[in-house]
Amino acid sequence: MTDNTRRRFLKTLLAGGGLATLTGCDYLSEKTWFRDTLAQGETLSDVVQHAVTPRKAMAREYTPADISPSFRANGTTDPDAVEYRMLAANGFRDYRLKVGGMVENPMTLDLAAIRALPSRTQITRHDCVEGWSAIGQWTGARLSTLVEQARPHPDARYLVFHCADRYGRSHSPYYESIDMEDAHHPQTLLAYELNGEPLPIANGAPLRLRVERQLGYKMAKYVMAIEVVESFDHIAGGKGGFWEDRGYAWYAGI
Ligand SMILES: Nc1nc2c(c(=O)[nH]1)N[C@H]1C(S)=C(S)[C@@H](COP(=O)(O)O)O[C@H]1N2
Ligand SMILES: [Mo]
Repeated sequence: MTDNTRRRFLKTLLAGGGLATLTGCDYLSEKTWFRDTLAQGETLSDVVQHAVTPRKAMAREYTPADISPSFRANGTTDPDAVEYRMLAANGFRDYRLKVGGMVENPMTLDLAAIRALPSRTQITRHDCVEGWSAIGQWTGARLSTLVEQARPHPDARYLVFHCADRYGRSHSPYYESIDMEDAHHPQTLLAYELNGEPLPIANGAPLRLRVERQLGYKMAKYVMAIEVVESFDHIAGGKGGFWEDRGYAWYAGI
């Protein structure tokens, strides 16, 4: 579909009731993200899902009895980059998270500083597109606090997470991105503990993203840097993530 057909189709859809009663007639068209996502070529189903999913709603949380006996690891489970191996060998004492890009206050934080940020513990279900799920308890820093401390530029729209690993035979760096709305969601964490223990290397040590309303591939492991951007067009394949560059949806809502 061309952007024009897409727009016309959506207009018809909105005029026909359904979405319109959910969102208010001209709510969508007033939203700049909506016009921009269409312009960026997000598929219609992405846009509709984005529109009807209450983005501020909480993901379901579970009880300790629901925790999976073992939390499966997937994708990279042991990054072989020399810099990462050196950090791991030293128990991540020399690890530093960089927060930069379109911010007034770029930051470099060690793990003690990250652990000192307001934290949250949550038991959630992780769903991988490959067809498996696992329930785990995550503890981490609330991303919202960190973002506010960095003071993003008013035009900033996304956070890009740069990871330590290159995935599989592609040898391309793993990366991911989320928007400001997800960055401010109370369940969005930079997690450093899984099931009450320090995050294992297999699951992303020392720091991995949890963005609980979305699928597993959004949850960047081995996060080394967070870059605040207005657009991710210029990064790698331009689609906002390693798997997005290979055809997966940018907004992977569950
Ligand atoms: N850096 C990095 N992050 C990643 C991946 C990866 O290969 N590298 N795989 C993703 C996928 S597809 C899933 S399902 C989850 C797996 O997380 P887990 O290993 O804790 O199960 O991490 C996601 N984040
Ligand atoms: Mo996955």
